[in-house]
Amino acid sequence: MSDLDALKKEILLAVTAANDAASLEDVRVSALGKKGRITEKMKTLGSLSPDERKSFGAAINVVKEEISAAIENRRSALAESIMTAQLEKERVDVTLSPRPGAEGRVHPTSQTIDEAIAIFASMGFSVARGPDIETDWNNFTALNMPPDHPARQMQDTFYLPSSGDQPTILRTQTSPVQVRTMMSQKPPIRIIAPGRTFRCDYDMTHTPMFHQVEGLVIDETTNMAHLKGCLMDFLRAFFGIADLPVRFRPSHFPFTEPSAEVDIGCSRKNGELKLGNYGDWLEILGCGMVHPNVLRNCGIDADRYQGFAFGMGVERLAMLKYGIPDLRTFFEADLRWLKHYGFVPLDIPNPAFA
Ligand code: 2NL
Repeated sequence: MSDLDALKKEILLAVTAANDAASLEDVRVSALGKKGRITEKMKTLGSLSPDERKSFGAAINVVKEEISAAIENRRSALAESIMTAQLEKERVDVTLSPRPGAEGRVHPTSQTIDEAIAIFASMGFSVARGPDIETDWNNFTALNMPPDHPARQMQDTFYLPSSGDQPTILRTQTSPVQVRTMMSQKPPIRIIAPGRTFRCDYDMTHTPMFHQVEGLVIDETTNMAHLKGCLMDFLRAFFGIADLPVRFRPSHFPFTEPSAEVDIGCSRKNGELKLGNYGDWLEILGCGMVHPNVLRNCGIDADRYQGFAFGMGVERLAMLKYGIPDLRTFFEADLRWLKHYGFVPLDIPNPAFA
């Protein structure tokens, strides 16, 4: 017995002395492995008398449990100290000034989204986000487009292999983010949803992936005048033109009633596009009062609440503001293009706020 005690002490010391996972594993194998010293002791049980076997067997099992537990404790202590050392070593000092001459640029799409967020945030909007992969219901049905609605065919939807009873798709607009928000929050709601959208279309003015910023405001008295004021303020701040003419023209969307398309003032002299008060008009976004069916579909009391919504294409905004002529170049990942049209990371998002 004292022999067993001495062996136990010796092994426990070795466990404590092991300073990494490999040497701890060596200790384990030499004690509890197939030819380990404890294992060898177990093998001697067969040659003992039944009484001796019972007491020595019990004692050796207790020792084995103790050693196993000590090894496990040591293993987790070592893992923890490795993690602590790694965290210490890989510490990032976020107060360091940026590297001079860094070459990375912010993509015009990201810059434009950041600018839109800055302006809408100053009006009290929060940013909501959602998945690119959506259900047919969130993208269409909830938005007053039932399965047989003609607008569904016009959207060139990408369908994914479906898992359940309804189609899984890539969202064709960011509206499903607003649907999710209405279903999970109570009014008042004031959000914008920037993000990727997907349509199976490719030509001069269409790419299969592009970005939208949509907005949604819902409260008891929200009305068309709020919509007009909000979008006029946004467009004038975004383009940095205080007297930019803004015109609301009647239109139609399934998810809003009434609906409008919004034009801004421009001139098209000598094939050059200029924004401002020059008498001509350019379409820039779509909007309207949220259709009561949409509110009801999303669990909002349409007799108590009303709201407005709008949607705009980010690349289109960027092309107009920054004079980028070709939509498709946004997605070619051409470093020369990025160097020319991209933004230095620490630039202020919008000159209007400088
Ligand atoms: C466009 C037009 C629009 C909306 C998007 C919307 C979302 C919900 C409810 C009602 Cl959840 N409407 N979004 C409304 C009007 C127009 O987008 O031309 N986008 C590029």
